[in-house]
Amino acid sequence: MARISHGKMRSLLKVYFIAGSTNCLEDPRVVLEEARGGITLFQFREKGSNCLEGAEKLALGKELQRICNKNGIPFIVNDDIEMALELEADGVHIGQEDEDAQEVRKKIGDRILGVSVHCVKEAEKAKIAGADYFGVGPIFPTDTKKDTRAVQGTGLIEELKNFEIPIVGIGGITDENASLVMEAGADGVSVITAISHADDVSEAASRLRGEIFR
Ligand code: TZP
Ligand code: MG
Repeated sequence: MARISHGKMRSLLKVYFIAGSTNCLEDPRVVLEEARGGITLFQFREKGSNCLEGAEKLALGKELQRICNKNGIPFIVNDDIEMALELEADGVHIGQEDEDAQEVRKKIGDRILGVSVHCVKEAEKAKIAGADYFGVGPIFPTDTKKDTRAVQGTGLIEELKNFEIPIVGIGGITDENASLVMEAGADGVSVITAISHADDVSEAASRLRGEIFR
């Protein structure tokens, strides 16, 4: 296996759905099945009060991965490197508070490595560590993650363009503001609520896809 190309990475980031059991209003497996037609990448992020742990978390991850595999959607695991390796996931996403990106790159080999960055300095470090993409946010206000940095708008996306690392925006993104994120130079948008809390998940994912591929 070789590292993913920037071109392939950019195409996968377009509609990046992130979810775990605590984000979904119904069974996360059902939500992912419904969203599958609109999304290009999925991240299993099991966080928050009452989130699953241990064997239960692993079992849900396995089932969500199976749905992804069946539909040709690469499967990324948030934070949990051991689980990503055990499941032979397509990649991992880490934040600044997680394990050092350079160490994670050593552990995961050529799998996809996504790193959340909030400033140019963090981006420089992540690039050297071997990040395949930067997650930038929160772009807009969000209630989903309580410990986020300050809302930063789209400015950092513009600043990071010359790093030539694929970029995905995150935080409060909906089909109504997604175009602002793309116009700033992002390769795609990652969303939790806009898909997982939609009355019609399938329609929401397709609508977002329509905005990004417009
Ligand atoms: N990191 C920065 S904002 C955020 C994460 C995980 C939450 C995004 O969720 P939503 O519901 O799409 O605003
Ligand atoms: Mg993290």
